[in-house]
Amino acid sequence: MTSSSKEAIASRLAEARRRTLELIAPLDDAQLNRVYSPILSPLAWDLGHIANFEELWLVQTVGGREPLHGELGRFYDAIENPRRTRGELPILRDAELRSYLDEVRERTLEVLDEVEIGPDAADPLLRDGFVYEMLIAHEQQHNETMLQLLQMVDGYEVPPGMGRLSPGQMPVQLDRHFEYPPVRETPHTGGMVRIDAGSYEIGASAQGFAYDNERPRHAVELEAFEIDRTPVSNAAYIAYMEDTGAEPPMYWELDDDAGWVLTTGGGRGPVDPSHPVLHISWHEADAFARWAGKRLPAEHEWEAAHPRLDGVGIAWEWTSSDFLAYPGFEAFPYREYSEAFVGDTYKVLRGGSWATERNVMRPSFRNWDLPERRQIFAGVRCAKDAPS
Ligand code: AVJ
Ligand code: FE
Repeated sequence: MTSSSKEAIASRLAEARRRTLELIAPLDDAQLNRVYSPILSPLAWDLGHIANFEELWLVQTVGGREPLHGELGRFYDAIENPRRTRGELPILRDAELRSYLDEVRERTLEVLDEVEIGPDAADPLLRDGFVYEMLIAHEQQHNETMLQLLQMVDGYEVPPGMGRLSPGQMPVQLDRHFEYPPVRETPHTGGMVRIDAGSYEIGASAQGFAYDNERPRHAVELEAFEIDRTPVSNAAYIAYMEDTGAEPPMYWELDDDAGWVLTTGGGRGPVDPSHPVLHISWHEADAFARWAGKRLPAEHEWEAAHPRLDGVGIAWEWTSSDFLAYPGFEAFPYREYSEAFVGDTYKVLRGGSWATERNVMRPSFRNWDLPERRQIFAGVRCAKDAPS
């Protein structure tokens, strides 16, 4: 690989870091260290984990260097340290944390200078720069987790240009790096698109960057089904709440004068009836779909339908699917990225949200979370079997 593509990697690493630091720029050290919720890490943990993951892969593994802080890495292991314990760990804080981020990055760039990252690289970690793509995506994915917490910080405003769904505002830059094909005219019934029965190729091909859980690409037989062209709106969700007495989504409050208002740390504002509903759990998504006489789409259905869908990339979309390994799955580059979560505990979400960096959105991307979680930026799009 030429030095200019190394330069491209270096500048993308720098851009991801610039965004991370921009997210936390308005906060002081006390806010970085504060535990806002037992289901989310303090921001200082995310920051140290971002740097430690970089050190582990790009400095220690690829560069053969010793870690800067000995055994510190074990406190940043996401599996060893559940989120509710992270506020108490002897992790780096304040000025030490900031210099760790910088020192690791300095070493990363030294190592990048030395390595061979072309298509013929012997090490699969380095081939086509896999490990660098993984690191960039990792930091961007943690930015979304940090945004989940930042919703809870009093007075916090999402930096402009980062995509936002603050009270009363549509998210901006929704089509940044958006690689979904343009929507074409499709036959549809009501607000639903029909997808014919047949065999569909699911998952990421062997070329290009993708996570292990998206591979191998394989054919799946689907029955004919219909899927909503757009995500479920706040208006539809309010109708459902009024009909059934269901709880409102997280961050909603009923105001005597203003009706439903969104109340995140950044402020209060009316719920926009035309926006996709956000901050509902899998259970709530599933109950809504049944109330509407529909069901959740299976993740393969979602992927087969994706070129025909509108409004992807505002709210993650819950699917009916458990996070299972594809036939022939092989863990790469480490068991804990995906394999440790495989089973019937986690549900798959597809698409992306306003808080998802477009670089990590692709049709084969599989997000997963616990079915009761509501702090994630998740909504719902319904499906149903097609009449035969
Ligand atoms: C894909 C969002 C479920 O947060 O556990 C971050 C992403 N993996 N660091 C997670 C991830 C390792 C992952 N999710
Ligand atoms: Fe991580």
